[in-house]
Amino acid sequence: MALTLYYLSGSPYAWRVWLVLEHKRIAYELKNMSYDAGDFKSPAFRALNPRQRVPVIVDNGFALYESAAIVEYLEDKQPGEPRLFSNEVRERAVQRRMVREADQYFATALEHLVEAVLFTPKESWSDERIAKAYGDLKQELALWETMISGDYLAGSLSAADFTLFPEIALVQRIGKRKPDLLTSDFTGPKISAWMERMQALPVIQKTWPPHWRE
Ligand SMILES: N[C@@H](CCC(=O)N[C@@H](CS)C(=O)NCC(=O)O)C(=O)O
Repeated sequence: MALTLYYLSGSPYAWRVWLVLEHKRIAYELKNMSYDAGDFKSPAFRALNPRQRVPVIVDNGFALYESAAIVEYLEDKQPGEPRLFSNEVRERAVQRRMVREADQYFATALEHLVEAVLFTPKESWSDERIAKAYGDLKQELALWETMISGDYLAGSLSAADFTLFPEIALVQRIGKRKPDLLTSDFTGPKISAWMERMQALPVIQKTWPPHWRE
C-alpha cells in the first residue's frame, strides 16, 4: 500500500513533508484537504490526528502527524542517499537544532502573521499586530543570516532547508496579499541568495503550492 500524505496547499508544514517525499523518492499519494468541505472536522481525519491538522501520513496503516517527526520517520524508514540529515554527528546536530529553531521561533511568529493577515478580514486588519509579527520575523531572519555557513543552511541540502524555506516562502506569499508588508531588508544577502538557490531546485518547483500558481 502506498504512503498517503494528507496535504493542504500553502501549508508550510505539509509542504516540508511533500518536499522530503520527493527528495527521497519515496512513492506516495497526495490527499488534498479542504477546510470548506469540512475535511479537517471529519471523524475519519480526527482518528488520524486528534489535533485535526496537516500534515499527516499514513504508511501501510501507520498514521503519524507533526511534520518534524514525519521527516525523521521518513529518514529512518529509508536511510541513505539522498539524506535528510548529515552522517557527520555535529553537522547533524546543527541541522536538527535548526529544524527546532525554525519551528519554535520562526514558525510561531509566522503563525501570528497568518492570523493577522490571512485569517482576518482586510477591513479588520490591525497595523500594530501585523507590524509586531513582521518585526519578529525580520529579527529572526537577522539571526539566520549569521547562521548560514555555505550554499545550504548547514552543510549539504538537509531537513533544515526543507523546514525553513516553506516558512519564508509563505511570508513572501502573504506579501502578495498585503503589498506594503515586505521591506527590501526582510532577508539579508545570504538568506536572499539561499532562497533563490532553493527556489531553483527541481524539487521546489515540482511541489510549489498548487493554488499559488493560479
Ligand atoms: N506543528 C504542526 C503544525 C501543523 C499545522 O498547524 N497545520 C495547519 C496548516 S498550516 C493546519 O492543519 N491547521 C488546521 C486548523 O487549524 O484547523 C506540524 O509541524 O505538523
